[in-house]
Amino acid sequence: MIDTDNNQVTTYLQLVGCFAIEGSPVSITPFGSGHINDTYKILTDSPDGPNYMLQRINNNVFKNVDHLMENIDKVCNHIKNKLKSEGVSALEDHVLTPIPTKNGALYHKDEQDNYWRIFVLIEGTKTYDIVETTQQAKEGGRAFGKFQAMLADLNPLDIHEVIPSFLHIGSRLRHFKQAIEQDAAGRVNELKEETTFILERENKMNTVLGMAAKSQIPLRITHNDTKFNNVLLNRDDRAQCVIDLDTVMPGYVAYDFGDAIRTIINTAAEDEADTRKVLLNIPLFEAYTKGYLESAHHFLYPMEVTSLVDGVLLLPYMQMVRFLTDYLSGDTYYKINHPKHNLQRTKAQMKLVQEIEKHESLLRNIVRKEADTYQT
Ligand code: GN1
Ligand code: MG
Repeated sequence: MIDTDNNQVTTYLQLVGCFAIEGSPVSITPFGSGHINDTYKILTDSPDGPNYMLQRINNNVFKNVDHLMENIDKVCNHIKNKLKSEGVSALEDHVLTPIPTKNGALYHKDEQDNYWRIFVLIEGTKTYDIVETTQQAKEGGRAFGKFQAMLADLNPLDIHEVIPSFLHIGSRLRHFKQAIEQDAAGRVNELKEETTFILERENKMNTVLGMAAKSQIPLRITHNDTKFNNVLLNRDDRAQCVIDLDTVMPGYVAYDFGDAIRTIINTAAEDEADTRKVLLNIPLFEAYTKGYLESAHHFLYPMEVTSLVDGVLLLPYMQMVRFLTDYLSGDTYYKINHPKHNLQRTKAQMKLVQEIEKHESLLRNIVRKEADTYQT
């Protein structure tokens, strides 16, 4: 139960009752490890019906909940149709299924202006914060490659940009510099090393946007939060479903590749306190690349393949910029577990960027070699 306070549990269960679920809810427990929304697992009394996942949408981050839910509904339906045409059965195990309210809306707004939604819970699956085997990494690559492939025929202009300039590094750096100027939390002086590190790399990190500006890579619909724990794997470690579709928006494939690798190649956690433990696991990089290209080679342009390692450098750097901006601003965006959490995350991502820089040419060779296997 989420609380020993029975009144609170009753309130949550009433809330669930606003949605068109099967059966009645009987228990609610906190679930998952996301930094943005609050997630709960709901069990019901229906012996044959599904269980559910309840989420409070972070409206500080997602300002337009209508747009957010329209995107998710469109993407889930599109994927569902694709899987159906492939003959996949038990579709609700392979793609998220949003449950409407009894009034037919995609979310419920309560009296305190909290926004809630419900999905069918996909049971019997696992997620990994740290990848353990090459099989898991390869499956992750297959899953995100297939995800992009299934959305390749949807017009990016039909998808709302729910967080404007979400992965635009120029915009992220502008916010970072504003946060330094404002120094809202009085922390600028303790951050010289990290600030210098970011500013020294400002131009170098512009390659993906540079390719886009020259129309060398196309805008596509991308997931934009391809942390490895956003893939559900089944008992045999086969990828079953890509989750966390809040940030599905127009983007570049290098973003998804880079963010997945950010979490896969790192031998330590995203927020590892001992940065000596942040090292690269190259076999996992190779395995993810194999799985990804297996699913995506048929639609990628050669320059997109080239851009993948630019994404691998960019995404940990951008994550560092985002964590540090939040630390400078007084921790208003990400959930934190202790006062220096965003700084700890910043330092771990900085070490990761340094490691990736040291191995850049090795990573480029691996991608090239793997991509060459598809040349005829
Ligand atoms: C956030 O909610 P979660 O934990 O899946 C963030 C991502 C970051 C990630 C870092 C909307 O994702 O962009 O990469 O934390 N989501 C949003 O762990 O900002
Ligand atoms: Mg997530």
